[in-house]
Amino acid sequence: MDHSSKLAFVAMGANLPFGELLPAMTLDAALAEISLEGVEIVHKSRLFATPCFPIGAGPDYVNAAISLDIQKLSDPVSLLAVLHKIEARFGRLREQRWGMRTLDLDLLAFGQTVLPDSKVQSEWRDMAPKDQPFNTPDRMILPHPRLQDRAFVLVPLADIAPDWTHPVTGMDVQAMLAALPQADRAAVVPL
Ligand code: A4P
Ligand code: MG
Repeated sequence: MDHSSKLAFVAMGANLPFGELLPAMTLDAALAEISLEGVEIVHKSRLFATPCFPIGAGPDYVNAAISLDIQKLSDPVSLLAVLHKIEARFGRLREQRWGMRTLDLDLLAFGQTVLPDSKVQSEWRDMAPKDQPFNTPDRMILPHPRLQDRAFVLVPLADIAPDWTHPVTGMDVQAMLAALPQADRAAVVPL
């Protein structure tokens, strides 16, 4: 039995303080809120300091990844709604795509679910970097379309799920990480 079919993976990020809370404190506080919502956290990665992407667009981030038990959850759309509610509690405003933020909770994967289907997931995944900033999905895409591109997502994910396999590409987390430039991986350092 593939254990990962019972797990969702969430990427956590912050690069602005929320009141007295520095980004690392916000991520810890968000973990507590997720548990309070009745969602069970199964694994937590270490916290990592990561350079802002795009470079120069703001302060460095703190990033982490967690896995959640999805056996009692109905569907990924309601899980993302819970995550958005928690982002809002920590002062998240959606002003600018890829903009600075007090808390970002992205749903990386929900078991082996592919949404809306492999063809559309692949179109979003293969989108040229120049087009990415101008295109925001208006529906849920799973796995998250930028997952395989980002060391700030994959290094924390490798901490908790190195063998998780992408349901469309068939690549596991270690293989996705190995495909990134060494400089990208090296720039993600444990706090
Ligand atoms: N959406 C569709 N599928 C998903 C999914 N699987 N997970 C929709 C989350 N959201 C999904 O997301 C934009 C739209 O995508 C929403 O309507 C959502 O329903 P958003 O969270 O509102 O906006 P965003 O966070 O600005 O966009 P996105 O695509 O989540 O941004 P990214 O790609 O996460 O970039 N640098 C470092 N070092 N570390 C970071 O964590 N994060 C970003 C944000 C930029 N630079 C960073 C980091
Ligand atoms: Mg987001």
